[in-house]
Amino acid sequence: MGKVDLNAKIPNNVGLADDRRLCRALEHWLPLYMEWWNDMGPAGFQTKDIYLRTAISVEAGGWANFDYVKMPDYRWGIFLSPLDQDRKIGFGDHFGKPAWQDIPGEYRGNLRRIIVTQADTEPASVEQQRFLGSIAPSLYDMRNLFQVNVEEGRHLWAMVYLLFRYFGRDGRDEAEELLSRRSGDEDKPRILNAFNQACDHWLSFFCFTHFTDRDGKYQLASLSESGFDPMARTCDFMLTEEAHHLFVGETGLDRIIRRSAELTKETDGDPRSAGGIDLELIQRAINYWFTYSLDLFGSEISSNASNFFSEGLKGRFKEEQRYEDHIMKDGVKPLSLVKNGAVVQEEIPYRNAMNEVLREEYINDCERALRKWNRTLEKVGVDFRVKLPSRRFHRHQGLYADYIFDPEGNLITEEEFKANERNWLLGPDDNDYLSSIMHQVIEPGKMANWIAPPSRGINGQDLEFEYVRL
Ligand code: BYC
Ligand code: FE
Ligand code: FE
Repeated sequence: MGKVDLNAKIPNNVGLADDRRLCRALEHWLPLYMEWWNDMGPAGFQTKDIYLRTAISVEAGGWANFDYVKMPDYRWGIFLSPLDQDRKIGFGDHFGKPAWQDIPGEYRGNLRRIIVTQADTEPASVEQQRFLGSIAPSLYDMRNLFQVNVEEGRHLWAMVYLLFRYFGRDGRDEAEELLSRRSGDEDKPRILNAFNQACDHWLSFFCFTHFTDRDGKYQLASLSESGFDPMARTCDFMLTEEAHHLFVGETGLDRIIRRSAELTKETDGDPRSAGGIDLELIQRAINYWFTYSLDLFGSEISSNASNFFSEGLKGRFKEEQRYEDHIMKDGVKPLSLVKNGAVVQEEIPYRNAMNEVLREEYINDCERALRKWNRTLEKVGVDFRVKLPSRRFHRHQGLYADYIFDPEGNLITEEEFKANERNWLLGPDDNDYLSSIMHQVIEPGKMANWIAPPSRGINGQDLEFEYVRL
């Protein structure tokens, strides 16, 4: 493994000190990044002390170092998981050959595209979440928000390192573009659609960290299989941070669901009368963010995805442990398509269905979380159950985007959709209501009334701990 240099301007374990040109290029980008962070990062809390963990080494346990930090002083570092000299490419047409330490010229374009797409999501999410601190339901939650934000900033650094180190001038241009696109901007939007949607209250924040960050988990895991070893190792280390983002989303939704169920019982079915969130509204938010997150896996039939796999650039989730055949030249995969106004099954060459293979792993993981939330509902003693809509519902990308489906996956007309949209999807009325009940709660240990407390604090601290010093 590269030695960890924590005293450098940019903490790293990639030997920046030995590469003056690269180091200068990144140090030149640093103030541009800081300018972006100050403009587009968490609004209103940049001078506050936050109880944050900072990655200081990649060894197990050593990378989570907790202390009070002002966000602009956070040490955004470049850390790759340890190098394995003997690592082999684990899938595709180059299966079994040594992993590449440099970029194969013929794959430069595809790798650049993958890295830029991955990179673009990181600052986008920070932009989407920038006003949430001022309506945080507790200091505990506020701290988690900022933890996620600084780590998404670090994920941008992880990708920008690859761009500068391996793509020369093109990489520098891409790195600048990454700071100039803006989530939701009409002229310069972020690349993927979920990252241009408003996320301006905490129900959306928890749905986002549950469903959208979870796409991050699956994409990063596929990229951590890559034959391009530096990208594989960068993504592998990012996954250790990602786990906390998913924890925030999954437990956050569980706490809202629990509180909503309690209030539903206490108020005889009208949780809004107690400033709570009705379970139907939670279902609409799940429908909204789950389907935008499904879009992030790309089209069901994709020659890009096929190429990424055959070229050894992007594997499947846990390629080695979960699959026997790592080449998949001749396999097929059944897919639901629309033909002559009906949904029919057809077999598609497996490599072309790679996006769908990954989406399926993702959906199974989402189902698992749902079962957990439904156990919470059962325990509190309400009959309502949350569920995932069909993967065909409300899609803007891929095969199903050209048709309209109901949440069960049946083809419907636009009129039918319009008539039911308000029951199916988070809408403007919902957002207005949620904004009206969300106010900042800053007394240590206290929670807003619409959410249950977490079962424990962060890093062994009490819930009453002052996670943010205001
Ligand atoms: N929105 O062949 P297709 C994360 C475009 S999240 C808009 O279907 P492909 C995070 C596509 O670019 C993880 N456009 O797609 C989470 C293409 O455009 P062009 C992010 C879309 O390439 C929370 C066209 O449609 N990482 O880390 O097979 C917080 C047809 O494309 C969308 C990655 O995505 C969309 N949803 O698959 C912070 C990994 N989907 O070229 C962070 C890298 C597709 O025709 N990316 N398009 O103009 C990839 O592997 C692939 O690019 C995708 C798309 C899986 C995204
Ligand atoms: Fe990330
Ligand atoms: Fe994340």
